[in-house]
Amino acid sequence: MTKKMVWIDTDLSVGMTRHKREGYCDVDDGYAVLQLMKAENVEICGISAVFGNTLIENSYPLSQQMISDFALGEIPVFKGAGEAIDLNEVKSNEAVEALAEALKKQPMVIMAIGPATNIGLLLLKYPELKSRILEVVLVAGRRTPQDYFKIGNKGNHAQDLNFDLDNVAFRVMFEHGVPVTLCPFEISSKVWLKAEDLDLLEQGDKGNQWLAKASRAWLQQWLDQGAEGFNPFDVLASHYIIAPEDIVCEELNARLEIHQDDTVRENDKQVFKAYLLCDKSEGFPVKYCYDVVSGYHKKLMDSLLK
Ligand SMILES: [Ca+2]
Repeated sequence: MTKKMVWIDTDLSVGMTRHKREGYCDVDDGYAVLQLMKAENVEICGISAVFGNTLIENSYPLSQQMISDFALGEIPVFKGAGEAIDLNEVKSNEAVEALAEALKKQPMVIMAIGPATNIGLLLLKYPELKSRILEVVLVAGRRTPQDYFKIGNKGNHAQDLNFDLDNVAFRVMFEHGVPVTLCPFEISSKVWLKAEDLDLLEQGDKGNQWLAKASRAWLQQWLDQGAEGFNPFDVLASHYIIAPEDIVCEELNARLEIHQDDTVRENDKQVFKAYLLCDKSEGFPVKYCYDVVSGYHKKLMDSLLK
């Protein structure tokens, strides 16, 4: 079997408390990384950490810890960007340099499940390497500004966080013509992990046990919002890489548009932001993943529990 060569760029934050506000950070990167580690058809060439759900000072050591605790074999881990791209002062970092070296050796798929900052920096610094990127798989985008990312039934809207944190990185990717696949909220909102799934994971290996344990508080946050479970956003990107036949997608065009911010709830405040919109009108071509095949939940659990 020829293995897919994959680079992971992640804002891993599993089990961490949030920076500057109450509550716990997203756990979904942990599911995506674990799923790729367990996939026989994937070789993970390297991991770069990025800011996003948490600070780079957290996501980097957590990436190192996850690799040392659960990966079979050596996977190098690198510290990437701690903030969005500043076009006035484009700075490389350890992860961008390592990714450039890896791409010089072999073409790769990049699973970028945080802000796309490291990928944008790579393209600004080493545009000649763009043809070595087979595909970038990201978690972002929507069809219209009215496609809210609803969390539970209490009126809470989530941000399109990876895109919101670094609009420029996405523009850089599009303008360089890198093949982009998006696994947006539209697809992950169709996949639920519930308490009984965490119970099953707790009977699995130590990677499963760690993830299940660290996901309990995150699940509770969703239950408190009136949801029945949580959507493991990033795992749709990893699942697309290991088994694209389980993911339903279409060819669309993506563009950036300014609209009023749907996550700001005070009515008297007018806040606008960029949206990443995908449809059949003008824009940069993307593969847009929007549904899973029937029986998907079992396929996902099996891929994590093996
Ligand atoms: Ca993430």
